[in-house]
Amino acid sequence: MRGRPRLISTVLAAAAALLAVAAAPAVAATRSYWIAAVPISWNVVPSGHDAIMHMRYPRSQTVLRTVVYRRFTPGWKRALPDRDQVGIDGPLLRARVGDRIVVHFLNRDTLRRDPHSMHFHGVSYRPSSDGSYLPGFSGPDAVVQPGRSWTYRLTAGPDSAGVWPYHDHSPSMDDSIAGGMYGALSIRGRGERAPDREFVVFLAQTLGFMTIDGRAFVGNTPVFHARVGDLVQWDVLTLGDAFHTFHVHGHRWRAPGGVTRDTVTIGPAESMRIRWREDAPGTWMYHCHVESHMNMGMIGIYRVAPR
Ligand SMILES: [Cu+2]
Repeated sequence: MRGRPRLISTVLAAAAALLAVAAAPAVAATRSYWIAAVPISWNVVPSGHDAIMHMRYPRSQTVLRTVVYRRFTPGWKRALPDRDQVGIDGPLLRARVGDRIVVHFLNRDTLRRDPHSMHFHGVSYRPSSDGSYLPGFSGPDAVVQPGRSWTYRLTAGPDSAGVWPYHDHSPSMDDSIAGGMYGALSIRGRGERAPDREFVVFLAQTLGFMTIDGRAFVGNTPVFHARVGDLVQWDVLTLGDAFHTFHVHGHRWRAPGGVTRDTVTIGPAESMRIRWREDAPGTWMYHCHVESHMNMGMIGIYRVAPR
């Protein structure tokens, strides 16, 4: 009996230590990314057809030579295979509130030999990391010439939690954004758990099609997968000239202000993070509900497996 109080107190102390570890915020980190602008050939409609309307599209109408952001190993030694890379958009950059984010950018545009840059939404930085061209004011961060590099230094503050776009803001931005030179920056709050699934949905216009991550029509757009019970997160973003209405079938979610939604309007450079606990097995559609956009390709499939 004498040993039991000590045993109990030891167990309690161990449990308290475990709880303290679980509750303590992770230490702020510096996250380094090596990114280059590289030329690629991109097919917006690899299947060559619209499976719903039975329209056919020849390759001559769907293949684009363009320049995009891709992730590399340190020193841009070699391209990094990225498990998150499903679309034309650049690498999904992840950080947590409190982190410093260092992005080393190299312009390898041998296609058009244009200057490029990186401009980030949602984070703090000095003007020399803004990456936006303003004649007479901006510096080399905004006009990174082919063969040159620049390092952008960013901080994720408490108001940075969420998903944000990054994109070219150099003098060539009109052409390069139309060609897919953009990506998402995903920032998790302190103590916020990671979702089980994270889907990036970049709504844009490419080669006259209405695209999701640079693809058009069912059979080409990303097929997202989840399982009942998963914490599912949709990172929805858009760039370009159009407003979209993002809709997922068979699901609803809680929007800011506590309103329940199944469709949200999103305009150029806006971004939103949508989360739910998955409870609806089946094969579902997600799409932009502007019907001409849906008919021009902005529609995809979401598959939920039973537990
Ligand atoms: Cu739309």
